[in-house]
Amino acid sequence: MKIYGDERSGNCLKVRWTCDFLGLGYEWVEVLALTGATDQDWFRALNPAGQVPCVQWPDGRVLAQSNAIIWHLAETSSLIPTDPFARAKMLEWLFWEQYSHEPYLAVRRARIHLMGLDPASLDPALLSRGLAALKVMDTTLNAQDWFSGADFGLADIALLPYTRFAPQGGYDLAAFPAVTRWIGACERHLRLQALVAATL
Ligand SMILES: N[C@@H](CCC(=O)N[C@@H](CS)C(=O)NCC(=O)O)C(=O)O
Repeated sequence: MKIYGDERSGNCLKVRWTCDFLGLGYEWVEVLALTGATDQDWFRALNPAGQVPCVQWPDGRVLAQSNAIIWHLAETSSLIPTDPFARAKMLEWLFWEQYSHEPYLAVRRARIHLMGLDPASLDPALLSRGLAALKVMDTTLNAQDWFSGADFGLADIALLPYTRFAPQGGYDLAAFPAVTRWIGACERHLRLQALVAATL
């Protein structure tokens, strides 16, 4: 299996971390977003949307959209519950991540950290809506340990990368202690080097 991804991208890291957690083998093919690389003809032939991540299996099948990819990779694993309602709750968080979390936290982080833009030049809604998303997460994590229900699971992997990178986007995680604790717990589960503690 080939993963076409940019290692600076949280959407791509979701795929890598899911594979690493499950012990799935892959070849990582670095395709840098923000450079026009995803707009090349050969890449659009794989993913017409011109975005990483996208995964290709040896038989030629291709799958894009980070949360669709990790869902497929994790089917029948401990990362996805078998109970139908618990599965739907997990999907609730995956859709929320793509509509109410990633568009603010990931975009502000990319503008500042990857593109070097002045925070003052950015749409203020990126900050306010990102903070609102972090508040939702913090409130949730005051009542439960994981977004995936009783145990660590796929919703945690989906929400982790851009939450973990939030300080690079100018979000102060000190205001969200439950989120900070959860990041540390996820890092231990995935055996990642602690990042947030180092950037706080
Ligand atoms: N909803 C998509 C978003 C993918 C996405 O936005 N990918 C970015 C990198 S994080 C990209 O490839 N952008 C292309 C470009 O900017 O050239 C997913 O979850 O996979």
